[in-house]
Amino acid sequence: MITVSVSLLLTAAGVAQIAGPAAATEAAQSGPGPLGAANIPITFKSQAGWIYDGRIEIPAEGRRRPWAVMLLGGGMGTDIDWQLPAILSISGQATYDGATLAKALLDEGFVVMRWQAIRRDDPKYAKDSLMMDAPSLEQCFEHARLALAAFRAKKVVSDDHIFLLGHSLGGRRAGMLLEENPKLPGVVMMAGAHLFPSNVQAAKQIIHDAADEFQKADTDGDGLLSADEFERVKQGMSAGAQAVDWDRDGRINIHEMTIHSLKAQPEKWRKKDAAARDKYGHLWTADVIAEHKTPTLMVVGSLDERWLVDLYLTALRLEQAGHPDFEFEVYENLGHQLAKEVAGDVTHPKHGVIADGRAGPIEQRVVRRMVDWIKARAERLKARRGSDTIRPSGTKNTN
Ligand SMILES: [Ca+2]
Ligand SMILES: [Ca+2]
Repeated sequence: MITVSVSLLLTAAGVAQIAGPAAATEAAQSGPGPLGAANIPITFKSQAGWIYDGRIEIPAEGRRRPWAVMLLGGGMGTDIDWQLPAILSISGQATYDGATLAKALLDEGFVVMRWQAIRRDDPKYAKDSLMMDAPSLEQCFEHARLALAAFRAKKVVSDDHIFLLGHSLGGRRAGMLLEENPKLPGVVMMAGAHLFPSNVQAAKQIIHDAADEFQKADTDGDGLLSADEFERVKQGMSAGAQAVDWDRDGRINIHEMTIHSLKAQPEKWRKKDAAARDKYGHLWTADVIAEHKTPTLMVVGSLDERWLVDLYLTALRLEQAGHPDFEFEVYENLGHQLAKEVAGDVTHPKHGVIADGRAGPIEQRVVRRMVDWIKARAERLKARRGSDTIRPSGTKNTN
């Protein structure tokens, strides 16, 4: 997994946060701007007096659904487009993953809400587009709460017609919002971070060993374990139980096998002294989703070693809680941004070596998967709740 060492990007306590503010080629590249057929600006002010700006983007009239998606970027703050600076992207072009997601959602008729998580008139950002006044984690929670309140205040969709889509620590913030708003209809965890407490090294060892076992057992080398091949693995495992065939294809893939291994050895990865709440008083996201049975999609890249641990364990937690509607998907050879990665030092004229690789943009098939999942949930809920009427919004295009 690529790590980035610019100070602002390190504030996320080890989270590789490369979808940060603008490019290192000095002139900050501005994103594509408002994408809706109509756009409503929103603003909120934090306790510290910092002001944040965002926007609600409205799809074209003919395709508009009475559902919205709130996008929560990663790290301690991203720009509104989750901009991947040119210097950190594979193509050398700045990429705008948040805008890419917003556009795909708008095309399917969803109202989209996103915000600039770099405060208005941030003096550090004004001086250096790789830097920002980074809030604390607790302040990030406050901002997410204020952003949701500012969105709801505009009455564009019903209060509980808002799906959450969070990347990395944005996924953790989405979990906090779900704890406080259990009626929200669903969440997408895109490489969600800090979702579940564990002994990370022990979990990584189990994941590593599972990969070795898998290779040994896969005698025909097709990358999947047939029932016969899996029998051999089971003999060496204490649980002896049937592995969960998550994708129901009749065979066991490496991730199904890994979850099986984690399930068989909870004493190794479980944190004995883990409290039910984190030091900010929030429940762990995996527990919130397990309790409320919030429909959940988790997507993560196979190169994203650290957060694969949390996603595997969250999937296991939900399975064991009998959660009726969650999906978990690992994308091979993609990293934390759900994008391809290439290794190699990235040097910035002012900051020196700032990263050990480049990534992005986000893969279109992952975008498609997330949008289709949200669409299916919205349609299912519509069928269950009966006819949904679209509230008049009185919006005007501010493009
Ligand atoms: Ca095989
Ligand atoms: Ca399978």
